[in-house]
Amino acid sequence: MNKISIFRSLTTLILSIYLLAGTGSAVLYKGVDFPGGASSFADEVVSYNPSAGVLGHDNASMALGIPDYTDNTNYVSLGDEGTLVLKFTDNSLTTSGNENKDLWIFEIGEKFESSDVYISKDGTNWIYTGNTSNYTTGIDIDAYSEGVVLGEQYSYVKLVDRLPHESDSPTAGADIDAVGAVSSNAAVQTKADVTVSPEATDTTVPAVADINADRFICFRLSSIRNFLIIALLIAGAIGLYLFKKRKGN
Ligand SMILES: [Ca+2]
Ligand SMILES: [Ca+2]
Ligand SMILES: [Ca+2]
Repeated sequence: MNKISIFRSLTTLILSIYLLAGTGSAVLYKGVDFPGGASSFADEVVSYNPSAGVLGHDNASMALGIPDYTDNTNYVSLGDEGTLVLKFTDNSLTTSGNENKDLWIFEIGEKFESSDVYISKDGTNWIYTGNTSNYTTGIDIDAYSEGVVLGEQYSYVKLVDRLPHESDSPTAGADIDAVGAVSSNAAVQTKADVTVSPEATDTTVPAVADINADRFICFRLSSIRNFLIIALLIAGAIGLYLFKKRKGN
């Protein structure tokens, strides 16, 4: 094997690793890229308080999991000013640290109906993060910096239907198909998960180690990609040098 063919094999190898490193496990749902796949979506109904006009469309669990609206099923109607609180249990919503949309709400129906959106760490203290503006709405939670903390994990999302009254029974109010976190982190661990003394009463402990582990993995991946770009440039320069040298001979 001469120098040129060794160089060619090396370049092919580097290029293959680079492409694989950039692929990840992202999945598109209704055109939105969720790097965490199906687990990015809400997992549990915490509370559902609809108002009138939702009979037959009042199963709140229809808002869990991936967007799966089809043939007038798999969604829940809120009714005018009705509320729905969902929880992420195998993941959590977090900030992206930039203007990327972090939280997505998928609404359906003949008329778009807006909801106010709140997020929370504990399901008690809520941070208002604007309202939905279309059937598929992305919210940049970093923009709400008065309440949202960089790198924090939020397990709860609350949707509150906004007036005016748009559609009548049985689908009054916003009709929610799914809620998902594009900026998705590890699940928030509870003390029950990590086993503590029985007198402990606080049940939520942010998994700082998990945040750091995830950041470390992201850092590692981007570092590998940067390294591969540099390696490709060096390989190109060596190739050019070898090519010129061979021509010179
Ligand atoms: Ca989930
Ligand atoms: Ca963001
Ligand atoms: Ca659904």
